[in-house]
Amino acid sequence: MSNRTFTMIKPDAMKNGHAGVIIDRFIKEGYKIVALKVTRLSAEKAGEFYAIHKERPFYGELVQFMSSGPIVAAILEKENAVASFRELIGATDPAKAAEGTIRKLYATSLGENAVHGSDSDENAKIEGDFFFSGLERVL
Ligand code: RTP
Ligand code: MG
Repeated sequence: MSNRTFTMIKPDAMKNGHAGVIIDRFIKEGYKIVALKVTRLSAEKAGEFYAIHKERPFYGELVQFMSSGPIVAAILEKENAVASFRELIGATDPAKAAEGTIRKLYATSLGENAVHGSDSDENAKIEGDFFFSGLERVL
């Protein structure tokens, strides 16, 4: 069990002005920020990041959305980070997310759901390395 996860604040939450309150929530929930930046994915890079969903019907829409505006990318550290963070963000569909979760509070829709959270330790490492070089993170 690793103690790091990777997250993005997605374009809808950025556009709707929720980035600050979401980062504040990460810190209040006990996550240490070990890497953080604002960036924007090209369609090509968004497609690469979500390549696992290539065959899904929503893939084109997802790639279009994730490249539609700036995002925040971050690596967060806390005990049992991947699982605890998925609980904090809530279900993929905000309509099904528990009260008080980040998606319940700030997501727009199933497709535009405010935040990403890695789904395994292995993917947390791959995704963190996708965005951050060694010099861009706390070792
Ligand atoms: P994420 O990877 O972004 O943290 O989300 P997740 O694990 O909760 O959900 P996942 O199944 O990995 O889906 C990735 C993202 O694709 C979009 N999606 N759209 N329109 C749809 O039916 C649909 N289903 C999924 C969402 O943005 C979801 O977060
Ligand atoms: Mg996922």
